[in-house]
Order: sequence, then C-alpha cells, then structure tokens
Amino acid sequence: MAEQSNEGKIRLLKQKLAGCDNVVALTGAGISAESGVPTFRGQGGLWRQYRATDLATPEAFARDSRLVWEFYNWRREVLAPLHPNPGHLALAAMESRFAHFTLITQNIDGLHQAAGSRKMIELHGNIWWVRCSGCEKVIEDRRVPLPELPTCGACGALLRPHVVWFGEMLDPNILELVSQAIEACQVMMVIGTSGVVQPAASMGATARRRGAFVAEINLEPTPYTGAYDLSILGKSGEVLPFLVASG
Ligand code: BJW
Ligand code: ZN
Repeated sequence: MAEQSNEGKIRLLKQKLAGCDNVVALTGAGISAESGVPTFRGQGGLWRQYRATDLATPEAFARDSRLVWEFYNWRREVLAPLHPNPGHLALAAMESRFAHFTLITQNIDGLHQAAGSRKMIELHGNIWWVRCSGCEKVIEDRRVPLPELPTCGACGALLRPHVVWFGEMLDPNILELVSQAIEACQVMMVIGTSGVVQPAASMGATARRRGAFVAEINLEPTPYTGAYDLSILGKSGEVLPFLVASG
C-alpha cells in the first residue's frame, strides 16, 4: 500500500478526533517555537549553547545559585514579550470540543494559559512561579528580572524557580492525574517534543498500549515515531488549526 500523504494523515487524525470524546494532548518546546521560544535540542536549542548539568539540576543550583538565576532571569526576559501562536490557540479551542480533554505540557513558559487553556497539567512546573528552598512555599512572581538572588518574604531563605530539573522527581499527584488521563483517552496527540526526556517521552507509547490512537505532530521523526499510529510532519502552528477548523 502506498505511503499516506501528510495531508491524508492530517485528515485521518481529524476523523479520529471527530469520532471520540476523550482526548489527550502532550506538548513540548516545539509548540512554542513559532512564538519565538527557543527549544532545548536541535538548531538554536538552549542545550546546544549551555550545558544542562550547569544550569538545570539541583546540584548546579547548590553550587552556583547566582549563575542559575542569571539563566532563568534571562529566559524570563526572552519570554515576557512573547504571545501564544495558532497551535496554542487551537489546543485551547479543543478544550470545549470534547467531553474530556486533557492538555499535558512539558513547557514552563505559560503560553498555553495565555492562549486560554484551563484544563491543563504542567509536568515540569512554570517559570513564572518560584518556590522557597527553606519553607517550600510556592508563589507566582512575574517580576522581570528578579533580584540576582531572590529570597522568601516569609522565611528569608533563597527562592528557586518552580520548575523540575534533571534528577528531580515529578509531582506524584500530577503523575497520577496523567496516568488517569492516559488510561482513559481514545486519541492522544504528541506535539513538538523530541521524546528524549523521561517520563514524558514514554507517555504516548503507554497510551497506545492502553488502546488509544496516538498521533505525533513534529517537524521531524523522533525515537518514538515507530511506536505511534501516525506521524504528521509539519509545524504545530499549521497542523493544529486545521484540526479545529470546520469542514
Ligand atoms: C516542532 C516545531 C514546530 C520544533 N512544530 N514541532 C529513564 C531512562 C533514562 C533517564 C531517565 C529515565 N527516567 C528519568 C531519567 C532521567 C531524566 C531523563 O529523562 N534524562 C534523559 C535526557 C536521558 N529525567 C529526569 O530527571 C526527570 N525526573 C525524573 O524522572 O525523576 C525520577 C528519576 C530521576 C533520575 C533517574 C531516574 C528517575 C525530570 C526531567 C526534567 C526535565 N527538565 C527540563 C528543564 C525544565 C526547566 C527549564 O526549562 O529550565 O524540561 S529539560 C527540558 O527538556 C525541559 C523540557 O520540558 C524537556 C523536554 O524537551 P522537549 O519539550 O522535548 O524539547 P526539545 O527541544 O527536546 O524538542 C523540541 C521538539 O519540537 C523537536 O522534536 C523539534 O523537532 C520539534 N519542533 N519546532 C512542531 N514548529
Ligand atoms: Zn520560605
């Protein structure tokens, strides 16, 4: 049988979505790329310029908190003027299209919320929130930049970004919500993620084992492409709006 065209695959995904009422979307840095947010890997990726182990691990923060905060303050400056793109907006529109729709994001940029998504799970935290390394209090703090070494108003200890670094556990309550959503969904879309960071990387494959139809939307194939039903090659900001367009 001839290989299906990309357009044919997009139409197939649209048909699958039309026939179901429980959908999960998992997003990665690629969905925000068209808003101007740097991705982590690939051309221009953050981890091409900086070593993750120097900046995104608890050990790095213990060793040189000032350097880590400099990195996150720079990222806040880059993110502050950016806006959601048509991919974010299409996912926000999907929320009201299905009886059950769960958006799971690895992104910390807050652009899904800015697009209007409400039913969402942030796996790796949010750059606009900080957490006290002493009393563990978590608060929203949108100052750009924050002081070089920001401290907790309640106990005076050093604040840290409320994000999940390498080697840190994801919140078990969040992982439980993810398991429930993946268990119950009929269709899952895996969008703009390179599929190398666990546990997010294997969530699509888990959904497929549980019986979901799983489609990947990415500029290029990933290590998990072969484990899915469909691989749509393209920009999420172009493919996703088509999925919510009438007709
Ligand atoms: C487009 C596009 C367009 C571009 N349209 N597409 C099992 C095996 C091996 C190791 C582990 C394992 N389990 C856990 C680990 C350790 C580790 C891990 O996975 N390491 C691997 C790298 C080897 N995982 C962890 O440490 C996690 N914790 C954990 O599991 O705890 C328990 C445990 C610990 C230790 C050992 C065992 C168990 C925590 C992971 C935290 C990740 N944190 C970061 C930083 C967040 C804060 C910050 O931003 O500063 O999260 S790293 C970074 O990568 C960020 C992202 O969320 C994450 C994923 O990146 P993503 O989104 O996939 O982006 P890219 O850039 O990689 O890809 C972009 C994609 O978009 C590309 O494919 C493009 O083609 C595409 N694209 N434009 C569509 N327009
Ligand atoms: Zn505190």
